[in-house]
Amino acid sequence: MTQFANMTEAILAGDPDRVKQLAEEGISRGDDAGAVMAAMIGAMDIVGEKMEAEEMFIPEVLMSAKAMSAGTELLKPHLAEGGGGNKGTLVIGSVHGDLHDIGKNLVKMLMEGSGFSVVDLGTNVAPDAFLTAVKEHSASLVGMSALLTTTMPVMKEVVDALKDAGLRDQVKVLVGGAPVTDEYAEQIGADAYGADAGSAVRIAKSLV
Ligand code: B1M
Repeated sequence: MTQFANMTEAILAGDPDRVKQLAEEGISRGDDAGAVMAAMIGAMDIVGEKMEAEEMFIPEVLMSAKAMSAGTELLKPHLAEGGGGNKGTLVIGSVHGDLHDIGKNLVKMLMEGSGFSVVDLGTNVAPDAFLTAVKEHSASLVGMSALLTTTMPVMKEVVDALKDAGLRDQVKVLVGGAPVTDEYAEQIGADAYGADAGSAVRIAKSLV
């Protein structure tokens, strides 16, 4: 479909204005916001392939990420489910060593839209910071995102730290990010794995 091909081009070019324009046009035309988002995520996968093949470098990848974030902001009101009520507090962050935040921000956005209170610790979040936030906000859920195989083990450090602090029974742990799997979640003692932001919300609702 042409509009999605255009979106891919705009993300690859790292052009936030064009991405916003295309997202806006899509919404006015009646396109499903989730489909527009899927097109943007698909474009980021191509960015990833080009990054790996050394056809795109960090500054360009950052521009693509900024363009994607601009589109995500625009889609925000159309993606949120409007769940209402307070479903509990989720403390979320990208784990220590990890600066990727697009997926984490998407999860945050949909969780907020579904009635969760979200405490976003940002990126590069140390295990201690997760622990402190869980205590401070009496969180019922901890969400961790990791995009690098090298940062995935930090998720286990957080689970272990929650156990050591006697907090593990009070919170459910949800993990996600491209290299994470269901099996890995089970292996590290997390409660659940979210393959994408939509399923993360469904799972979170079932956990609390
Ligand atoms: Co990075 N990077 N990056 N990068 N980057 C990847 C992840 C990589 C796969 C690219 C590649 O080589 N093909 C590769 C990792 C390889 C590996 O470990 N196996 C990689 C690398 C190597 C690196 C650096 C090491 C590069 C370098 O410096 N040499 C470096 C590391 C920096 C660091 O973190 N310490 C680096 C840097 C960067 C940028 C800063 C330039 C930029 C990030 C900007 C930002 O996030 N603000 C960047 C980007 C953009 C990418 C790719 C291209 C795109 C990631 C993305 O945003 N995808 C990525 C390639 C790829 O993933 N295809 C790549 C879109 C996003 C919506 O998807 O985050 O997967 P994702 O989220 C999904 C699901 O995973 C899920 O929901 C979302 C969809 O709905 N999800 C959750 C995510 N978190 C969840 C949490 C949940 C539940 C679901 O519950 C709590």
